[in-house]
Amino acid sequence: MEKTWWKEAVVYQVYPRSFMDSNGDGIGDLRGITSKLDYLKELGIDVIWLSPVYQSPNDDNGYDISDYQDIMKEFGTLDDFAEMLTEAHKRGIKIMMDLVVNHTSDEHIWFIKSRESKENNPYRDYYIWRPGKVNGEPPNNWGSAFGGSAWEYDEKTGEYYLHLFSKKQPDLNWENPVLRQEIYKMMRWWLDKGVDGFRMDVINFISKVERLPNGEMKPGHKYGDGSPYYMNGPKIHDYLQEMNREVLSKYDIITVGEMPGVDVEEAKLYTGESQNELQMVFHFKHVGLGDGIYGKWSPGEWKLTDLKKIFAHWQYGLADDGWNSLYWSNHDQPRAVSRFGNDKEYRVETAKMLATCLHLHQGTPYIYQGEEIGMTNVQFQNLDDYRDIETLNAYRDLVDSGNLSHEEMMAAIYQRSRDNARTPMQWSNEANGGFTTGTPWIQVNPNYKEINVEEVLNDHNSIFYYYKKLIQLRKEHEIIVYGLYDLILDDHEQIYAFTRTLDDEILLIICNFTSDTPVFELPNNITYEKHSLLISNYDVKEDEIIQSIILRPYEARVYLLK
Ligand code: TEU
Ligand code: CA
Repeated sequence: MEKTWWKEAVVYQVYPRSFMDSNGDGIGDLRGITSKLDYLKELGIDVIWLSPVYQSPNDDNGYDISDYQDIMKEFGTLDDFAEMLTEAHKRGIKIMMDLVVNHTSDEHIWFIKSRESKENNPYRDYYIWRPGKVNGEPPNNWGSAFGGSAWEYDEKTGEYYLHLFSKKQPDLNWENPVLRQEIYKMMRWWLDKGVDGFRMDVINFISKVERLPNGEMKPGHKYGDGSPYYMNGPKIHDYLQEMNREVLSKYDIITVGEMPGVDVEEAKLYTGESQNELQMVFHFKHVGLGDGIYGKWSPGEWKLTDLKKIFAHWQYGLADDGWNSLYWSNHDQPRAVSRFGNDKEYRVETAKMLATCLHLHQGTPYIYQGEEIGMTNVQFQNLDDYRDIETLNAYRDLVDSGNLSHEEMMAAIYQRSRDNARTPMQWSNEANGGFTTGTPWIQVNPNYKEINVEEVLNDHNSIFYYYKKLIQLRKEHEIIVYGLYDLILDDHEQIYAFTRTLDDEILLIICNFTSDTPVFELPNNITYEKHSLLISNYDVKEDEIIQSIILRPYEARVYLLK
């Protein structure tokens, strides 16, 4: 397997709106990020993935872009961007941009021109327009990810346009080669400014089956599921190979495709070395565990053995070719400690255990802002305090239709709303967690008084320093990056244990995912002469025998065996 810097790197995701506000308007911004680069340097990360900072009317917080070559007013200017990039590079930190090219904002000039007329309009084909059915109904039964039909009727020309997300996010028509070249040109423009890569938003949605057939009607749903006709569609590999030829291959950059609905077999095609497409994908298998009839809005129990199966499937699947990305959380997901652990009695232990587990897999780890201080989900009493379009629309659709009660929906929101990840970064115990001197665009989590950056920096035993150590270990031990994964104790319902092997070294990773005290028994086939502890989230005696270990709640240990 080829060795490269982006396999060895650790990525940190910044959600700019909620990271740091430099001017008191309550909205995080680029100068705010620049002011915190030393903090990120101290943590030791190599790359920042910046959620979208482009010009946007913010229907979906920047994932609806109205100008790809300008900065969102609230976030600053292109000069602020250049300064942030220079300052990051000075500290050896790279910047990966979010690339949102499945759709634009309806306020993008391309769409404004596209909707003007059907004929003699070079922009018409930049988007996906269709006439309605004879009875005036939308062209097909697809639902949008944010509720309602995926089609919006446009009076001016009497046709519908497709929007897989909100109606202010019309889908681009990748069939159009002129559009594709525009996008490649824009990508080169950013890369020539010195950015170091792209995280590509729902990039496996860009090729739609041309007939746009009706989707299956599933129980409890008003609209058809069109996903088989746009996820990993017929021309997706052609488009990505073309993008690679035209842009990506010309730069030494990091690329990761966000891909709902992707499985390992496709991931091999997207990330295989000879494929010349992308380096990594984000899959959704583990974050979807327990989803019920209304997906994340009917969250259920999940089993550790299922989580293990998913990780193992991806680790074995991409062991020889391709590369994994590793994440627990991002701006669309709940907080890791709340989702996969115990954010009450064992918050600190859980945070460190989850970090150990994730970072010791083979792949490039992604840390979501606040994860390194153990930030948790939030519970706003009033729906009005939520800001996320997905959450608000889902409440309207599911509660108004009588499918879920208000109480059921609020309980689901507390577990899974995207706003759990979007409350401001907690920098200190000052007002609003030190995020802003003004009124934050979304309320800060009231637990900022105990959970904040100042606190963790003053405690050498903190989650922050634990992450720092994990990142350092990655730089010191090649086996953490390149070692081959093997699952052990497959059927254990409380312990997730696995090994990594490189040459004559073995790493043994043991993680207790419960507040119980299960016993870890080392399988007989793992042989070694001496063992040393690399990291753990509890005190462990140097000479402790590891054949049988009574684990403490959410305990994690990593041993190096030789
Ligand atoms: O998300 C893609 C996506 O599929 C989302 O619907 C995601 O599954 C959902 O938020 C989880 O419930 C990407 C971005 O990450 C997200 O923030 C955007 O809203 C979306 O694309 C549209 O650009
Ligand atoms: Ca601001």
